[in-house]
Amino acid sequence: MGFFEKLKAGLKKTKDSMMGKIERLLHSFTKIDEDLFEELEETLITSDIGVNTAERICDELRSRVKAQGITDPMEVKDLLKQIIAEMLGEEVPLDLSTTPSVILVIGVNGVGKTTTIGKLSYQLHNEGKKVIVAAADTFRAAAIDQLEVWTERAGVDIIKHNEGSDPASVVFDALSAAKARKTDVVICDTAGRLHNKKNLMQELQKISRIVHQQAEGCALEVLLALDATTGQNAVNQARQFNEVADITGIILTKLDGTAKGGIIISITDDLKVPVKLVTVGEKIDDIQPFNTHDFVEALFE
Ligand SMILES: Nc1nc2c(ncn2[C@@H]2O[C@H](COP(=O)(O)OP(=O)(O)O)[C@@H](O)[C@H]2O)c(=O)[nH]1
Ligand SMILES: [Mg+2]
Repeated sequence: MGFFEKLKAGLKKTKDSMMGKIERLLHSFTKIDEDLFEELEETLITSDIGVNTAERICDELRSRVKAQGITDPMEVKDLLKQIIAEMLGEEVPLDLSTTPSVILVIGVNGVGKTTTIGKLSYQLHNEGKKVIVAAADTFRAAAIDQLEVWTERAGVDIIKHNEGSDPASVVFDALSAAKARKTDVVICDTAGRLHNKKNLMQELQKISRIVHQQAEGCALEVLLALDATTGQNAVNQARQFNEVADITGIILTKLDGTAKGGIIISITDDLKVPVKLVTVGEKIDDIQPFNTHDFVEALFE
């Protein structure tokens, strides 16, 4: 299966649920009136597009319907597609412009950080880049073992310390190794303990300090991983993390197992942080850079 087919298959649940509801709604109207907009707004909200975003989409729809003199409810679907595509905006690729570049992956437990790092390092390795992964989730030994299995699969190096050691010192060692080995990308796994914001903030600041000391002027991506199956809860997590970290991009995981993929629209609209990667399964190549056009096509066609 090609990338697009995989994304399409991954988004099938979201498409069937969200677009199914929208199409049934549009079919049930013979003309465009205020009731249609109101029901559409409700439908968007029940499709895990947050209240504010749903409202913005419908306001925009109203004004375009008016401006373009559209009267057929079925034409609303195309307008909706345009508006959503514009909201998602141009894709922003990962900044890997320096050697090394550093990627910190943050997010709560179970969202798919370690798995995504495995997939991403495999992809970068296949592009001919030299990758080191830092096992800076030192909270549980099993987390380090899991990452090691992935790096073996991906064919990339890992820097690890013992369970319970200081995450920042793992990052320090990974950056020293990166300099010695002329590594292109250093990807750091972290433990996401959101229940203690102060600790999380301190830990992230300490890691960023080490990164800037050890790799001055390097491109640093702070990617927040969010589990799409958790719907609006993922949006809340994004808001909380955004308060403590300078997030440069979102990784949206598990799009294959969810009818709630619509949250990608609220996340982009709400946080103004671009979605940079999406994952659509548990296999090593189930990862893609986010592509607005493909995403919207997969959802609407
Ligand atoms: N279906 C599906 N499962 C995923 C995806 N990404 C991760 N997972 C699963 O989610 C679970 C938690 O992943 P893990 O990487 O350990 O999360 P972490 O705690 O954030 O490091 C594992 O069982 C993964 O296989 C995905 O894109 N699709
Ligand atoms: Mg993990």
